[in-house]
Amino acid sequence: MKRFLKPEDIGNLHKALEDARTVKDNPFADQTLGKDKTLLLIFFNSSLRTRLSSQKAAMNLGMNVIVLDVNKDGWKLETEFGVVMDGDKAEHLREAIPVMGQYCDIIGVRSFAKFENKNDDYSEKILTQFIEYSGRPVISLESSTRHPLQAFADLITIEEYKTVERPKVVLTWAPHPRALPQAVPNSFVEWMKVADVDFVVTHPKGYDLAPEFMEGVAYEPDQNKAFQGADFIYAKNWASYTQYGEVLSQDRSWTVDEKKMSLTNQAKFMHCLPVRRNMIVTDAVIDSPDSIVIQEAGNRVVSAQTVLKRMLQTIAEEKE
Ligand code: SN0
Repeated sequence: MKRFLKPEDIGNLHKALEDARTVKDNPFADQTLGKDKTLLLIFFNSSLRTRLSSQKAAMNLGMNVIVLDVNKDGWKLETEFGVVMDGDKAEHLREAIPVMGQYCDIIGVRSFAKFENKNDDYSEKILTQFIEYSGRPVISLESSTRHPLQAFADLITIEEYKTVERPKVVLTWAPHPRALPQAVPNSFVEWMKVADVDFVVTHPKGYDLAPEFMEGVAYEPDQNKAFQGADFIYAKNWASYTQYGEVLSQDRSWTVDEKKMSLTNQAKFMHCLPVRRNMIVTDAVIDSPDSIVIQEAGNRVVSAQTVLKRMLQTIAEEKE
C-alpha cells in the first residue's frame, strides 16, 4: 500500500477488518516489521488523537517517529507555485517535501480545508504535493476533504459494537459555533457506503455534502425520522458545501439529546472528537453508557496500525 486516503486504498474491506482484529488482539506481534523504519508526521493543524494514536501505532510496530508541527517549528512554508517569495515565507513546499522524504520511510500529513477556495480544498492542493514530491508512502491524517484513519476506526468500532448483522447507521449534522471542515463526514459517508450497514444522512437545508460523496446515499431531512430504529448515531458538524465554508445554522434543536436517542434502537452514540458539549450532544447522552466515543478514539490506534503495517509490508516486499 502506497497511500491511504480512501477505502479503495485498503482493498478488500472484510480482509482489512480481519487484519484490524488481529492487530487489536495482538498489538506487539509485528515489532520487527518496523525496526529501523521511521514515520514522519507533519501537522499544519492541531491534533490530539491523530498525533498520539499514530505515534502509538508506530511504536507498537517497532518504528521510530518524528513529529513536526509546521506552525510552531521550522520555516514558514510557501504552498503556492509561481510566486515571488519576497514575503515572510522562507521555504517552498516544493523543496521542503522531498527533504522530509529523505528523513523517513512513511509520511503522514494533516492539512485541513482552508475554506478560502472550494476548488483549492477539493483538489487537495497540499496532500497531492506530498504524494507527488515526497517519494514515500503517504497517509492522510485529515486533509481538506477526507479523514480516512477516523472513518476506518469508526467502521472497526461499529463492527465491534453492532448487535445485528446489518445495523442502521445515521450520520446527523449538529450545531457548532465555528465553520468546520467536511472531511470527517465525507470520509464517514464514503466508508459507510461500502460497509455492510443501512446508512442514512440527516442535516438541515443547505448542508448537503459534495455530490461525489453523497451519490447513492439515503438522505432524510427530518432528524427525528432518521433516528427511528437506528443502531448507531454518528454526530458531526460541518460547514456548508454549497455556500462554501459558511455557517448557515446554529439551530440547537439539532443537538443530540436523550429525547431523540429514545427514538432509536438503543443506539450507540459516536463522535470523532473533539466535541462541543451541549452544542453537538447533551451531557446526558455523551455521559451515558451508550456513548462509545472513548472506545472509538481507542480504535484510532488500531486503524493507524493496520494501515502502517500494510505500508511496511509493501516496503519489505519491494526490498526483496
Ligand atoms: C476538526 C474537524 O474536522 O471538524 C477535527 C476533527 C477530527 N475539528 C475541529 O477543528 C474542532 C474545532 C472546534 O473549535 O471545536
